[in-house]
Amino acid sequence: MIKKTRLMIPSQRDIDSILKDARQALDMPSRRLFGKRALTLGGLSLLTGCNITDEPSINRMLERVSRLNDGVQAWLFDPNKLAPTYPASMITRPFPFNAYYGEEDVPEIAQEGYLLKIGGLVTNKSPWTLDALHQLPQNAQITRHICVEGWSAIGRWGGVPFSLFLKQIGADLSAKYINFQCGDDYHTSIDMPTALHPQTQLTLTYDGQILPPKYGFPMKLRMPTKLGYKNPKHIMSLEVTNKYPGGYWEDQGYNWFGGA
Ligand SMILES: Nc1nc2c(c(=O)[nH]1)N[C@H]1C(S)=C(S)[C@@H](COP(=O)(O)O)O[C@H]1N2
Ligand SMILES: [Mo]
Repeated sequence: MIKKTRLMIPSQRDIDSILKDARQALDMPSRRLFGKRALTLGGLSLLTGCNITDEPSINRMLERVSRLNDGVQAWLFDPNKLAPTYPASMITRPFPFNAYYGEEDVPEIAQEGYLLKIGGLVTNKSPWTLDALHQLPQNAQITRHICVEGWSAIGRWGGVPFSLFLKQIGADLSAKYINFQCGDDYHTSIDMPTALHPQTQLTLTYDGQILPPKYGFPMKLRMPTKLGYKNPKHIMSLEVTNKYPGGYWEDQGYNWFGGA
């Protein structure tokens, strides 16, 4: 298996127009970002690993928000807002595959006998069959997935609202983190406010079909308010915890987004 050693940040391209787009979307000069929005800039700093301490570093950061010139920037700066949704006509086909390995190495998780394991600060640690998950209330979203490697794509995902699932298992909603272990060597973790965000979904389908292996069978966590690498595929277990869990890329220096 050929493994990526880093997520490739897009090359410096069309910087002036990107900066112009980003500033228009924000409708404020970059300096003012230090005020009201400073808290959520942490979310964008993960795009770059930049320290957001001065104007050049903000510019460097905005440069990296490349190819998002359709208003996506605005909600990236405010995690309390809903991410944009799109009409079915805008779905990207084929939807790109990405992982720390190539498509030929996608793990094939068997449906037979699969159980989602639950751990940590929850009252009910019983594992979940796929059938039981499919019997919970489902919703669907057509949202944009954004990868720091410089691409974004619109897809349609269906599954269980994650907040509903957390309540179902009696999760301690005052805990700080949810950690996800995947069927490959991947893991990542998110903050509780993001876990409870109305668009955060325990995703079982892609475009109306059972999630195919390349997009994360048997399930992924879909968060349109988070970058691609925060969206774990092939989830095998999850844990509610107050101990910082890190993640596959996060442990290699990619920022862990604190959320709201
Ligand atoms: N288990 C697992 N989940 C993962 C990854 C991975 O390598 N393994 N890569 C992440 C990254 S960087 C991206 S962009 C998306 C890609 O999801 P897609 O193949 O559905 O486009 O999965 C994320 N979740
Ligand atoms: Mo990604």
